[in-house]
Amino acid sequence: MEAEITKAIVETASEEWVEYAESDVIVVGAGPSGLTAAKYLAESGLKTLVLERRLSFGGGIGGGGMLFHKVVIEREAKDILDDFGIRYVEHRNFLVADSAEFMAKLATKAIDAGAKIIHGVSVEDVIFRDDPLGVRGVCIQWSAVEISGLHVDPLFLRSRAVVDATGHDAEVISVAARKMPLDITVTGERSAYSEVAEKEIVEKTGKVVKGLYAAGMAVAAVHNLPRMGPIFGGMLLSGKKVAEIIAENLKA
Ligand code: 48H
Repeated sequence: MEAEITKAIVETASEEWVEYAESDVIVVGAGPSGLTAAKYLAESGLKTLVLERRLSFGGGIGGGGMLFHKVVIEREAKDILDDFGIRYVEHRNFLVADSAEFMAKLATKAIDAGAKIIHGVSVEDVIFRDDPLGVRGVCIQWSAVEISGLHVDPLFLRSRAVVDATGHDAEVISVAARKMPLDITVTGERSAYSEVAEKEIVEKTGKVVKGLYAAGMAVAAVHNLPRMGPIFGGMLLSGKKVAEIIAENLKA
């Protein structure tokens, strides 16, 4: 029986690694912007793979605001909450949701829409081509290997688009800016200025270079925008917007 358990896991997982060696879109990070993007990308018929370094969903959601188990969302993002079936209460100008329900339903709906999420995998680099200059996929490593510090070469996954939804450090765009011939400096985010941050993150969400897109806090890191604290409307709207832009671009 034990051998059969091993075969069941290794054979089915390997089949999927082969299947996802090429995707339409790779979303890096299963935080709020990445999961929102994944749901709408999958719904638009694109083969969507989400890679998440940790063994959990939700990125910065789980801690709520300073470990109080609530997150705040603006009314502008109410339709997205409704699409995901996330419940909320009204509190003056804001909607307030439980952090556990918020992250669980973002993940569930992304998976139900057809996105494949794989945990414990870190994106350490991108694949690029010139003529035209652009990103064509990612280099991946088991997070456990990354944490161990062992020198192990990565594997490659090709895709037509990569979304950097890695949060505050914009890890994918940072490595591309360092190692590709791009004219980008990732300066990082600025101090808190919530109303400006929420608006500008959505406005600046989109393509960085052919094949590489920014969503969520990665947008703030790339465009030197302020942070906003535990308010998540901008993350949801940014995830939805990047999905719409990619769906449009990949159709063309
Ligand atoms: C694989 C990776 C890699 C990698 C990171 O931080 P997140 O929650 O990101 P967003 O942008 O969707 O949401 C940001 C929000 O949570 C937040 O922090 C806010 C609103 N802060 C405001 C403020 O003022 O502080 O999720 C990113 C996810 C995490 O789960 C990481 O583990 C994962 O990406 N990740 N996965 N390969 N190289 N880097």
